[in-house]
Amino acid sequence: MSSSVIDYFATEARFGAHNYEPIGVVLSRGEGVWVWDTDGNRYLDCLSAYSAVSQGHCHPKILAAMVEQAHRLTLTSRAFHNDQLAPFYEEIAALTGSHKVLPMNSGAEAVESAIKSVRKWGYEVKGVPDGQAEIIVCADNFHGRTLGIVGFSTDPETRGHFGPFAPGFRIIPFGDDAALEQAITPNTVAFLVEPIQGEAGVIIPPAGYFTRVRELCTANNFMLVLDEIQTGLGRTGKLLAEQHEGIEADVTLLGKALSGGFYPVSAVLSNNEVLGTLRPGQHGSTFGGNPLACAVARAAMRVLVEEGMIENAAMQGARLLEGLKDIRANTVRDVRGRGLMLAVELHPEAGRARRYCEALQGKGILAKDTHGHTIRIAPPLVITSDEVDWALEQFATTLTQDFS
Ligand code: IF1
Repeated sequence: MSSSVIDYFATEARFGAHNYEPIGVVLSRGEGVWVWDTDGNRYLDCLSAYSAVSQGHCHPKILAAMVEQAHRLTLTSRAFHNDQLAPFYEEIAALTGSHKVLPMNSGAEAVESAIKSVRKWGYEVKGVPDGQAEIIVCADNFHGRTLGIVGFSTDPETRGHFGPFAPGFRIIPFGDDAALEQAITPNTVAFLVEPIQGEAGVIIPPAGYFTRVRELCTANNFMLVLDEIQTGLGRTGKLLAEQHEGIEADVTLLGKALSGGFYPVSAVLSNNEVLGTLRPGQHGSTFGGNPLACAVARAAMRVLVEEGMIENAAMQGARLLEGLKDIRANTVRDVRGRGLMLAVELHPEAGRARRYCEALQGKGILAKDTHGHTIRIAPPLVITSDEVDWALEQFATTLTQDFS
């Protein structure tokens, strides 16, 4: 094998930890909703890097902001101020209506930072005895891969053999407000929840659930922490998924699309005194809030709004959902979604969703299965009606096949 023609599959398998099982395609270029493999084949990206490239691959304005900033200054650490952080704070606060911002990098880091912050709030403001803080979370949650987080996962794959884990979490069913009410104790400091469960298979809670959740949090003086890392920034057809419910979280977590997929940027946003409990030296990150990240995130937020991507997600999401529902295939058990966060759940007898994703690849669509029988569909928010209609034709011819 010449050094210029690398066997990507074999080399990854040889050197890499085998913690993923990717679809057999090697991507080398992306533009908008499209990606190309090393052989020049083009695919419609219906995963968007797990909703991180909502603005489309290699968005020219985010790219320009990144390159321009990379020429000037990339990293200062938070030991010094940098001239991108203040405008980033101002713009993300204005966009989301938040009062305080804590910049981090990965989504998991934002979740961990929120857990630390609400516990500290619990001890210093609410008056919970030290070491006794409780956080309520949901079964089938997905909040990331760090030890603190996987410790309260209910998925054996995600948490198995990674313990021992930290105490302080109570797990209740998702979408069940009576269960939340029962789990509350005087030491409850927060309820951490996804507005729509992503990894669980795009699970939308019953209407009115979050209204009741909001009431319980307020009445019992604990924080509603919404993990909008996947649902946020337009994915569901509104800026934040909480807007579908007409509520406001106390703490909102953003990541993924906050950088349009150029760079890991996440943030903890709060409406109240939660982030105010963090004093100098008590929390931090080498890269969090760096000028490159801030410049990229500012451009990513700007194009989302200026180019009407949130409205487009609502419109194209409705078109895609309707079209998927119209596909009368025996293989399909359920079609659900909000905005451009959709899922097709197959009958278990139809065969594994993975097989359908491979068939879709053959038709020029990249999608990802989850939990064996569900195909997740989440294209970039810049998708057009013609592209949706083309994708629907490919879904129709694929879903009517039988791979059992
Ligand atoms: C992987 C799913 C998506 C998230 C929510 C926090 C994080 C995520 C709601 C952590 C991350 C990813 C990571 C990816 C698979 C994935 C995923 F399949 F698990 F459900 F997006 F659909 N909160 N989600 O969805 O963010 O630290 O990764 O930046 O393989 O771990 P991160």
